[in-house]
Amino acid sequence: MTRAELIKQIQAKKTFLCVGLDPDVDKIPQFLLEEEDPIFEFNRQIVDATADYCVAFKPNTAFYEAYGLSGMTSLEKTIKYIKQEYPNHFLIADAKRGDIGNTSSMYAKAFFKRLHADAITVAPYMGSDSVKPFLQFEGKWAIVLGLTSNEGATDFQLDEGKVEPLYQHVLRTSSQWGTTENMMYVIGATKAQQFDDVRRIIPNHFLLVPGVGAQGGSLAEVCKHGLIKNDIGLLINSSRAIIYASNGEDFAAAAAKEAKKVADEMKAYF
Ligand code: OMP
Repeated sequence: MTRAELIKQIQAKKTFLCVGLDPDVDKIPQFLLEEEDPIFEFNRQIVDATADYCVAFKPNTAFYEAYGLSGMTSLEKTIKYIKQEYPNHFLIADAKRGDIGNTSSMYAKAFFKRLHADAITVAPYMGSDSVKPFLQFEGKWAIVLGLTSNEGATDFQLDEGKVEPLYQHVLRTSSQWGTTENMMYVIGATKAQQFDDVRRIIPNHFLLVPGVGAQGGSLAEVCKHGLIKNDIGLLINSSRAIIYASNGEDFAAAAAKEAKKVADEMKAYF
């Protein structure tokens, strides 16, 4: 999906919500465990219920890898279902990969060619040759970890270093490796006070912003400091607050209600 196509969806639906598909068999409604593929069935119903309120879905691969072969089958089925039923939704494989060049090429092949994801999250620690293989695919995106939402972001990313915090060095350097058409950055919603600095360095890149909902980040603060006029430039992810809004029979309806609540808040920015 191109940047123009993504912006078109955002403008048409007046939402920039990304629903995170992080299924945990201990948390999904227990009656689903009778299904042949409980994870896929859970995802299918969440996707159907929330698709109107979001422009992107983000399965985090850990929640599938944890169940071995059957988990990977659920992931593949979920992506295939979204691509078939909701072809205009942006599909992010949240896998946080990055390795020496030839290995990164195989990761890119796995997620772009085999699974048909539009984007993959990438850890930039190993440098340019670990990220560039993800930038070789027309219409596909690498979403580089810039400033993450977790507490440990202070260990390295926010370290002031010699000249500037490490995450700023990462943004400045890595933004030269690709373009605003094939690279985005993860910037955590819990780091709203850093968004002005982020936008100073990368004014035009799309940002994938996890951390609203369960992690307590503020949508209003992120929008105030991170929005790009007209293009929006943000994909705000929420996983647990939406998909586990209820674990009863009404779980899909409850997820739709939560997604709608966030989408309604987003309408103010159009
Ligand atoms: P909730 O906290 O349940 O909304 O989930 C957040 C999702 O975003 C999880 O899949 C995380 O792994 C992911 N995430 C973060 O929470 N923080 C980050 O800095 C980066 C990510 C990510 O890359 O998506």
